[in-house]
Amino acid sequence: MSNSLAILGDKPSFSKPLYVTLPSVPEISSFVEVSKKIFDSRWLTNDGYYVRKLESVLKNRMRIPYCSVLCNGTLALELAIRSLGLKGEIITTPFTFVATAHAISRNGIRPIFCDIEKDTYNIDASKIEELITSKTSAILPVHVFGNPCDIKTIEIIAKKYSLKVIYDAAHAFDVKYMGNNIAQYGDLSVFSFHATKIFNTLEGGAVSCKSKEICRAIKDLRNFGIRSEEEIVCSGTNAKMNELQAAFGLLNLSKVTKGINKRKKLYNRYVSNLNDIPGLLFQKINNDATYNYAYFTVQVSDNEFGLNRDDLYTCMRKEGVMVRKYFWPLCSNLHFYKASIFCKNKALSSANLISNRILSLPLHETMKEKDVDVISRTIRLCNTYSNKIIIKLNKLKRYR
Ligand code: T4K
Repeated sequence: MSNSLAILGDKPSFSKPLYVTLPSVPEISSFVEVSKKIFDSRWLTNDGYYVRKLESVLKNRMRIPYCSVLCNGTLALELAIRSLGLKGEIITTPFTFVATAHAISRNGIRPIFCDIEKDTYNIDASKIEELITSKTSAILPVHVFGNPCDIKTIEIIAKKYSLKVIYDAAHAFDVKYMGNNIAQYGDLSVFSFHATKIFNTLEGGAVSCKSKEICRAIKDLRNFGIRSEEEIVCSGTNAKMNELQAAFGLLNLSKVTKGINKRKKLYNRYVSNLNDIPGLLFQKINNDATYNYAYFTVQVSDNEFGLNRDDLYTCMRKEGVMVRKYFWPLCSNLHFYKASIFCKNKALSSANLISNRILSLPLHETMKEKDVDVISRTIRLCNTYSNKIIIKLNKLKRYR
């Protein structure tokens, strides 16, 4: 095997950057057609036809009684928390995108970080009970990378202590758990329809729920608290999705299943290409799940692989492979959470370990199998020539 690696002076594998994801978009002609209808109608936002249609289509697809769409997943989370009137402390995971913790703290609530499982990367349900206090009002787990967390155990704990459960299902669109759509679990489930997600409305989000009153509350909250021309029922905000976003989403929806199937092929190809390389571990997907292949990540164990995650990151970036460190830094290590008493479980050892080892590789439906092969071969070369690479990286560090 030749040691043709950009870090060692060869040409990069990709002449143009290959990003970790690439948004799915509808046919431009169909978007122009629907945009024309919206332009002609001059109804651009404020609970219009396409927003209502999207909510109705999502309700049927997810088999949920109520659905509210919003302008993004972060505000969907914030308003979901507010709609339940939560207070005090919410137990969550530190291994997530910052939006999860921010949505809690921006509601004036303390996020209490619970450690995660080393193999699934989800909140470790066996460690939740020890964090419950008289101030705990809810558990807010994340289905990390679309992988359902231990819903069975979490629901038992929530029932025992009368806690609400909100799932951050930002990554979990179209995932099934025990044969049911993931949106059916918890008091509420929150989705992100950001451009980088399996299903996107450019920017967007949704809350699925079982209660008519809570759905009503979310719709009030997203519209300044205005229920009708003469009724302002709470101090809401502006978190509305507009008509162009909703129409874009409706067109994109028809592509989701095909996209997931394509991702599945690429994901499995990564696994079969990489599984004999020492020191690379894959996320364990919940046995009760039908997965959506939202992300492909590797955990890099430096002792066995020969390089640590950051070294591999540098090598891949030199190749034009725009890998990402999802999720690093860990929420609990951010100064505004770390310096506070928000972080009760001091150790969070698994979360720190995974955050320091994790690397997201490109996975999107426009990628070719050949791309996966080239990336995999590069990772294998990094393992084979790890000693040479370390010498090179040390030299680079010295001259920096
Ligand atoms: N909860 C969880 C667990 C989440 O992961 C997220 C969001 C939320 C809540 C909040 O939902 P939103 O409010 O975002 O709806 C990205 C996304 O912006 C963010 O939505 C997502 N999670 C997070 C995991 O990833 P960044 O800062 O990594 O985005 P960025 O701009 O670096 O994009 C990633 C790559 O995607 C780029 O390198 C290139 C590609 N890309 C991106 C955009 C925006 C494109 O090719 N085209 C594009 O338009 O956060």
